[in-house]
This record gives sequence, structure tokens and C-alpha cells, in this order.
Amino acid sequence: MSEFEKSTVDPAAREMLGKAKKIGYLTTFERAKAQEPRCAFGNTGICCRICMQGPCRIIPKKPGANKGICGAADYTIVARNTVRLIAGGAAAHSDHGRHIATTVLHVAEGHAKDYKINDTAKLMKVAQRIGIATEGKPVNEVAKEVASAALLDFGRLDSSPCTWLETTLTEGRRKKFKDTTIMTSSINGSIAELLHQTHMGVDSDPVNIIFNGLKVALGDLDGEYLATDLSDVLFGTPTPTVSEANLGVLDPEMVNICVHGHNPLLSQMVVDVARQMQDEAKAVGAKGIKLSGICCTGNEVLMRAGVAIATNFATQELAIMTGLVDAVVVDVQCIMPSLRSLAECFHTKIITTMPISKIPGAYHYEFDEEHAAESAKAIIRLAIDTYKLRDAKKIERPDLKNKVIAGFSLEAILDIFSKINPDRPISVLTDAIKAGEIKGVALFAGCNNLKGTHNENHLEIAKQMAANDVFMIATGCAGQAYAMNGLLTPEAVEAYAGPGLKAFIGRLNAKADLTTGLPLIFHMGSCVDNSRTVALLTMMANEMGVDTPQVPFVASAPEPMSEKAVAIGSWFVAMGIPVHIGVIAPVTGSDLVHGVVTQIAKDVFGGHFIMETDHQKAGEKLLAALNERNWKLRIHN
Ligand code: MSK
Repeated sequence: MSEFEKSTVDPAAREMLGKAKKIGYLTTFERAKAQEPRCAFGNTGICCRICMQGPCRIIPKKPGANKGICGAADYTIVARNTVRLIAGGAAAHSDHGRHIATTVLHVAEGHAKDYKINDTAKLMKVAQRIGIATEGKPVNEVAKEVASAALLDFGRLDSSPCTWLETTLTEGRRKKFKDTTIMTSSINGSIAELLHQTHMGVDSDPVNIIFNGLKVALGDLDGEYLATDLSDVLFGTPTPTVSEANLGVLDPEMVNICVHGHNPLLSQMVVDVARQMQDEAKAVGAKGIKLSGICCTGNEVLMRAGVAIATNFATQELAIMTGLVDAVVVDVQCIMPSLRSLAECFHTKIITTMPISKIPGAYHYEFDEEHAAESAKAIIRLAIDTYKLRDAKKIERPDLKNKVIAGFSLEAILDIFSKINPDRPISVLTDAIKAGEIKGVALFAGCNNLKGTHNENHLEIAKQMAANDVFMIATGCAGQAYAMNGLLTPEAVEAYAGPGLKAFIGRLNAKADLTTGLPLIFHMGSCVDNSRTVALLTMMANEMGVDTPQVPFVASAPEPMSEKAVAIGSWFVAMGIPVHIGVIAPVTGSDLVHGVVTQIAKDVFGGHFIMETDHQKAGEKLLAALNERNWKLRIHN
């Protein structure tokens, strides 16, 4: 085994890790090793840092130390720590959604002139779904009402449910969430309430804490849903697109700009403006401007504009290591602060753009919504100027990239299904499950986590699912792992799909009327676009005449890292879905909390967490969960 095989399965990343070693730079892979051994208290969730008397670490068999100084038991501490992760994730996703909704409102009011309502059909569809009359109204009037309704979900004063939740759930889930008092009325209010509830000396009941954590998780879902809907309204609903992925997309002859983060407000503007600035790049000797993406803002522009993916979360530093990246333009979330110090070894400029997301020493070009195109132009000009400083001696690019077929919004998937059944497109999927041709649907989502080998769990579990005839969808860095390694291609269908899945995708291919074949895994977008995946689940449930916990649908975050992944996993559990995570979450310090999230949750909501680090066993557990549902539906014997 070569030195870097334990770090990553990606050949391009291995090559760049070799370069990092040569120049003596300690990447995130080295820093992860340097953190070992991990603190056993933190690792199991029994370190309490909620008040300044702490940290308190629970030692079960030591009298006095078996509780915190205030008397908090292990279960209280673990529950509080867990739900505070959900609150962090919900805050991040929904703040992103609030930013988009505010921009739609400003566009509708005649401000933010560089943006426009791009997808009127989606706007009208959303308006009708949430009960806003559209007939005879100007587009901007409808947009204003929709954006205002979205913003109300952040701070509603009465106890009526958040609009996006109320209007998208199955009847069964609506009732379940009301009965269990976790239906959210206000995203911001629920986050504030949870932080209050978990303040020192407030709630010590772990079950009560976890239920309110789920309420915040539903707020996260609401924020994701409206972020997706309104991003589609502003920038268009994705349709299938052909692109490419991995470090080989960086072009030695072009000005290379990587967009990194999550919010499409800036990255989409950079894409649009770069098209008009190709001549400026040519004037400095480049052949033009090449954009590529890292993390979910990369997914946003892949889905809508076919922009290439450079790499995913864990390997973001390695893009700079090629010596070819002239600028990394970042917005919010999942941006390693280390990018700045690494960039000092090269000519690369790190450009932060959001007031809440700065890196000491980086260039900060504050994104100004009122002058968005100007902001994007200034950023691109800095990248063009920086191109002139490239040092040929430092350039080393792995010659590896893979073709990518992406852009599968729910609308795009239904459009393909409708070629087979125009009246009830979703039945194409549910009928294939009922017939036993495919076992169900598996969603792969989430990040990279260097507690394991980069991208290994993503790839291996998906291959196992494919061989067992599971239809697969993906979002986030999971989607990028598949993009980087050639699984978003028709060739991967040939290589990995079992006979049932091959026949199913083949039937779609025969009717899809696309210029390319369909891929093995349908990439549905960014982290917030998990809303698209839950919309698919809901549609399947309604078509099958059951509630979501009965649908043969599983979710997996093979390498979860961020608080946002915790929030997503939690609301999927509440939706009744078995959710695999490829790390052991910091809940094992309390048998009670561990039991609630891995077992009791199933009795209450139908979903539960499956913690399994071994990819083979994880795949087996996911398949078992699908088989159980199929058996219960009496589809199979
Ligand atoms: S970017 S949250 S590392 S998926 Fe959405 Fe990737 Fe996870 Fe960030």
C-alpha cells in the first residue's frame, strides 16, 4: 500500500499529497493524524462546556465525577451537545435561505438590478403550493408575496406551522409532527428556544431536549426547501447537463477561478460575468477564464450552468497545490481557514466575499447585492491580474478528470419519467419498486470526514447499492465524490449496476431524449437541495398510498462532518427514513441517548440512525432496511 492510499482513494488527490509532502506543507490529512488520539470524553459526547465552571467530563464509575458540577447526568450532556449541533446546522442552512429570499424580495421591489426572476413557471408553482393567488398578478407582485411568505417562516409570532413545511409534507407526517409537538412555527425562534433550553440549568430531560432538537431540524428542512425553491426562481431550475470533475479540470492555459462555499448569489453571478470577460483574460495571455467549483456552491453552478467540479471538501487544499488556481472565491460554510496560509506558498488569491465569513490575511471583496455584477467583475479582474504571477516551476496538475452528467432537479427527473408515463410520472419509479425490478431509493449526501479514507465510503457503498439494484440519488460532497470518480456516467451503469437497475435506467434512456445516456447516480444538487430529495420521497409516498416511513427509501451520509449534516440526518429520521452515518456520532457516552437515536426513534417516527464505519457492513444494513420495507409492503416474499 502506497503512503497515501490510507488517506484517499482518489488518484489525483494522492498525487497532490505527494507534492504536499515534497514542499513540506501539512494538509488537512496530516492535521487529522496529528489530532490522534482523540479525547475520549469529547468523542463520546460527555464533555460539557456549556458553562464556565467546565469543562466537566463524565467518569461513570467515579463518585462525584459521574455527574457535572451542576449535577447534569451523561444523558443530559450528550443530548444537549447533540441538539446544539442541529441548531448550528439549521442556522447555517436557513440563513443561506434567508439571504436568497431577501434577494428575491429586493428584486421584486425593483432593487438588486443585476438579478431577475428567471424561472417564472417555478415561481407560480411555488406560489400556488403555498396558497398565493397568481391569476392576473404581475410576476414581481407574486415574487414579493412568495419572498415575504418565506421570510415569515423565520420569525412567525403565532404558532401556525412554517409554510414550506405545512405545504410539502404528507398528511401523515403533518399529523405526526403536530402530535409530537415538533412542527416548527419559526426557524429563528426554534433555534433561539433550543439554545435557551440547553443553557445551563434549564432542561435536563434528554427526551424533551431531543424532541426540541427535531423541531429545529424541521426548521432546517424548511430553510433548505425555501432556499432551493427561491434559488430556482432566481437562477432557473436545473436540467440535465454534461460537465467534468476532478483536478484535471484546472486548465494550464486559462485563468482558473474556483468558487467555493454554498450560496449561489455570488457564484452564479461570477459565472454570468466571466462569460463577458473572456477578452480581458486573453489580453494577459490566457486562453480565457475557466471556472470550477468546490463544495456546494460548486454544485449550484454545476447543476445550472454545467461548471466543472474541481474537488470536494477534504481535498480543497489540493486544488491550490496544483499551482494553477489563480483565485479561490469563497462565500460561506465548509471553507478551510488553512487555504489562506497555503495560498502564500503559491500565487493564489483567496477572496472572501461575505461579511460573516472572513479569513485573516485574505482579500475581502464584500459582495454587494445592489451591485452584484460589479462585485463579480472586480473579483474576476483580481484573478486575471493574479494569473500573470503564476510560477511555472510550481505547476503540477494530476491529469485526471471524469465526465459528469448532472442537473437532476426533481422537475428534471419527473420530466424523464413523464416520457414513459405522462399522467403519473412518479409511478415509473414506484412501479419499478413494486415489480421488484429495483429495491428502492438510496440517497447519498454529506461531506468527507478524515476519520476514514477520503471518498472510500462514498464510492464503495454506492457500488454495493448499484449491484443490488438500488436507484441512487446524491447531493453535496457525496455527489462530488461520484463526479470526481466517474460514477455520474452511463459507463458506470454498465460497470456497476445490477440487472434490475440496468434495465430500469435502460428503459429511461430509451425514452429520455437526451444527448447523453443517464448516469448511475442522479446528482440532485447542493446540501440545501436535500429538499429536492425529500420532495421525491413525499411524492413516492403519496403515489404508493402510504406515509414516508413505509417507502423503500434510505439515506446515507457515508462521511459526515458538518453540523448541517447532523441537522439533515435528524429531519430525515423524523421523516421516517433509516439514516446511515459512516462515523460514530458523539452520543455513545449515554446509553439512553444512543438508544433513542438508533432504536426508539424508529418506534416514534419510523426512522433511526445506523452508525457503521465499515462500508461493506453499512451497505448490508441499508439493503436490509430496504428489504424490510419491501417485505412489509408485501412486494417481495
Ligand atoms: S459542502 S456540508 S462538506 S456536503 Fe455542502 Fe460538503 Fe458537507 Fe460542506
